[in-house]
Amino acid sequence: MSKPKLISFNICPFVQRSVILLEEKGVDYDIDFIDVYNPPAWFLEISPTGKVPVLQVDGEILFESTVIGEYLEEVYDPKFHPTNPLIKAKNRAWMEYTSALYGGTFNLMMAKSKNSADKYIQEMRNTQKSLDEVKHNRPWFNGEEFSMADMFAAPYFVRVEFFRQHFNINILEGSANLQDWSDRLIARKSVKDSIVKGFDNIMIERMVENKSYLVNG
Ligand SMILES: N[C@@H](CCC(=O)N[C@@H](CS)C(=O)NCC(=O)O)C(=O)O
Repeated sequence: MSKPKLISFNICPFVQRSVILLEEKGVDYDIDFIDVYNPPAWFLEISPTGKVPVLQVDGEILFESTVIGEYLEEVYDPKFHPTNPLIKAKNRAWMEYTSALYGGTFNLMMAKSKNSADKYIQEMRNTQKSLDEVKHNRPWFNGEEFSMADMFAAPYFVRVEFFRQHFNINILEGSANLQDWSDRLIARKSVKDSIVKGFDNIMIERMVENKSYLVNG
């Protein structure tokens, strides 16, 4: 098997999922950064959707963060999915569920008015309610064992923390289970290592460029 190469965009939460998994498994991989909103021609040629992450391995192209995650889980040890098929399927369902929250963080970043910012915060709080319930007050999503479901939710909490630190917005208000989960995930080495250098500044620069309400008031 050739060394996998991940095509990334510096602030993409979906790419970050793949990076966390690669780091947790100690895989030797290459990473290439592109500006996904101004993509090079070679990327458009290899990517069917024009989206990152893309994983290049053995001359093949994989896309969609969940599919890339399942592939990496299958071919590299240690394994992180629970073995029980029903629990594994449930984990996959909730991994898909967290994908919806990433749209919320992007919308909030780019919101043009207080009204729309408030609306996006409320939408994320509504979505996160069921996640808070299913997570329970346990260390990780499945209890004591750290798993892919934890990794796939981590980029959400990195962004939640960004909004808390820079804009005093506490999206997790009222979600004690998620706050505890967030604290654990943000402290984890693979999650810290998955955040690109200068992440906060890059996020803020994007917001300035897009005349975001949060930076312009
Ligand atoms: N469902 C995809 C979502 C990937 C995605 O939306 N990536 C964004 C960057 S974070 C992207 O490439 N956007 C470019 C575009 O939509 O043209 C996945 O899970 O991999």
